Amino acid sequence: MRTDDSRLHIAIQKSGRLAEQSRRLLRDAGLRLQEGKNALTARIENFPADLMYVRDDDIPTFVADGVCELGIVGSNVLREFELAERDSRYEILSPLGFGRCALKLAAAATSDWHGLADLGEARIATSYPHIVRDFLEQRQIAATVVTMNGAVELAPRLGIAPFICDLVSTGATLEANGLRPLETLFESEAVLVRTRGALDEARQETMNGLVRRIGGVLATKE
Ligand code: PRT
Ligand code: ZN
Repeated sequence: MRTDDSRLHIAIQKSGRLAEQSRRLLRDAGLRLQEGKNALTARIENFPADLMYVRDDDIPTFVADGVCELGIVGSNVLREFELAERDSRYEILSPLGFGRCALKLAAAATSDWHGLADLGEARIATSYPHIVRDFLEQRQIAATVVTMNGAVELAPRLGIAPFICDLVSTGATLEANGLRPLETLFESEAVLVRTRGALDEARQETMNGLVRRIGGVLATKE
């Protein structure tokens, strides 16, 4: 998949909630991105880097393996990857100030809730089983995690689980499904992440330059 071994490879989400802002950040940092993004990779004409447009879930693997030296991904996805794969061959360089959300425990708005002790051995539906299990284990809670890949907010109504753990930004989805947030397990935002693998000198220089430019863009937004 690599197009040129002397260039930096940057993984960003192809389409979805982080795609547009990831592209905007790189543009603001001075990189000339072509408009079309149907290709899997795109060469940046005015900077020695290539973009890889991928599923957000694949970004941690690409960066940890060093296939891409840099990536932009939600810290929720990175954390789930780290716990699931026991792989931390990546380093977060900077939070990016977009894609903010929180992984929250929720249940029917009408249900009683006094605190985590109320979970008991109940079932919790989530797309983030490792983050949720880690949270439960640290608190010695015996609840059961049920993994769902989407439509988690339907789980209580379908009788799959009385509790869910899902990403929340505005809270509108919880509300529309008759649910209310109970606890926050993880606060997330998009982050700039690099591989821990050593880079040759030229690529390291390129990365330093880009990271500096991105830092400059972020500073103007504070
Ligand atoms: O196709 P690909 O696999 O790349 O994308 P995806 O569908 O897995 O992810 P996508 O594009 O939905 O989200 C990408 C990243 O955006 C997430 O990993 C988070 O880091 C971040 N993000 C920020 C969110 C939200 N806000 C968010 N609200 N991701 C998902 N949601 C969902 C949530 O799951 C729930 O269904 O939006 C709904 C709730 O939103 P509110 O506003 O109603 O609370
Ligand atoms: Zn995804």
